[in-house]
Amino acid sequence: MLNRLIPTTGEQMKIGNSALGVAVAAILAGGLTAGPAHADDVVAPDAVITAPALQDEVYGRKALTFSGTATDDTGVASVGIAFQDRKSRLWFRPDGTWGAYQRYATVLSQPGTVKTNWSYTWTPPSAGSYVVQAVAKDKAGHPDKVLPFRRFEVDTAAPDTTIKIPTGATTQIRKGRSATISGTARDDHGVLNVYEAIENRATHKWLRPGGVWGAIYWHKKSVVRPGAPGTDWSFGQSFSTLGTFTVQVRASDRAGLADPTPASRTFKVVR
Ligand SMILES: [Ca+2]
Ligand SMILES: [Ca+2]
Repeated sequence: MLNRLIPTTGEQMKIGNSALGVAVAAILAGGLTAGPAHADDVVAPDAVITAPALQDEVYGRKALTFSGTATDDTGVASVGIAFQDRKSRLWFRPDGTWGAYQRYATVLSQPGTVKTNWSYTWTPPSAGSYVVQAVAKDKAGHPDKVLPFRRFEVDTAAPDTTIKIPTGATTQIRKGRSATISGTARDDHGVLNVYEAIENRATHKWLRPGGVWGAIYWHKKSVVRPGAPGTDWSFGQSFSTLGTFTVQVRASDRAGLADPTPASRTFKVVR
């Protein structure tokens, strides 16, 4: 009976090798090498990512600066950074392709000291879902015990804006009256705001802050659910000048992209 409860030697070996395999894979993935034995340094360094401060931020495809701090009891020798595509699980390579794990050396403000800032600027090659991982190493070669990471999104798809009220393309309104303009906006990662621009069709000038007319200006308006993939929005617009005006509305997303094809309505302001 006892024999049945104890795994055979073969099974034990299998389990042992499997666990070892995982450990080795983890070390290889981390790109770690055994550091020189420093009997007087038994404390691992600790890297912290401060930018992005939060998980799941959304950025446009532009140069992104990742930064943070690293501490150690004897001195931080380096802080490495690596970028993974969360869909393919592959890592960003120096030649711009995706493949085996690759770490890049960040710039340290105080290399070799017990506390340093670090930073690294990276331009994502395309839209996608990524994770950035950092690892500090101390002068004894010890890596971080727990590697800090941030998930983030890179968004290149602009939002879309729809005006629902007024329903008709052209609305007649009395001078001095206010019209309610409302609608919806959609985005793959989240709508942040809508913006309104008003053009006088006779002069082709646009309403600017302070009530002056000139070059196009987009006036910021709030949405009901900022950050949501779909949201309603509504604002009032008064018309104090006789004439014909085009109102354009375009949404912006969390990455700062604006709808390239704004929705529009025409208002005829009469006495
Ligand atoms: Ca240390
Ligand atoms: Ca978007």
